[in-house]
Amino acid sequence: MIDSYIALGSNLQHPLEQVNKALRQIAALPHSKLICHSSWYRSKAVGPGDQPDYINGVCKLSTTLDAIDLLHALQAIEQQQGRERLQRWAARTLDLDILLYENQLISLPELEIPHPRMKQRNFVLYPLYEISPELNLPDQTSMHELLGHCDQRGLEKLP
Ligand code: ROI
Repeated sequence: MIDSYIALGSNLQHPLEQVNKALRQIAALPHSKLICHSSWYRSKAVGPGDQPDYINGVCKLSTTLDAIDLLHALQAIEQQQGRERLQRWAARTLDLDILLYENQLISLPELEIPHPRMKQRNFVLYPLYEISPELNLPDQTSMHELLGHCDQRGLEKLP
């Protein structure tokens, strides 16, 4: 089994319901077991333009799906929940990103792992730290180190 970490985010159409529903779908993926998930966090939209706040969180999945099959399974869940890919950085009903896939480095046209922007995103690092404080990225940077450089502004952990 491979341990993979997946980021969830939504800022449209009842975001909290969207991410909770997505988590149930992820838990039901074949050849996979949902190990744990973080709290949900309300976060100010990062990126250009004016968008509603996001609900973000991460989960840990143990799986025998290979990385591309996992990506396609997550894209199918995004589709079921009405994801439209209109524009890069646009508001969305659901975004599911593979952050890590064991400690593999994957660089394919449709998939880059570790997720190329995860180190800059507080809405990824804080929830990831919550569930796996002792995690190291494939380049050996520790979560402690990443959190040390990561501003918590705009991020609020929900009860
Ligand atoms: N901003 C926040 N806060 N959360 C996200 O999940 C998120 N996702 C994105 C962009 C548009 C970059 N901004 C985000 O894709």
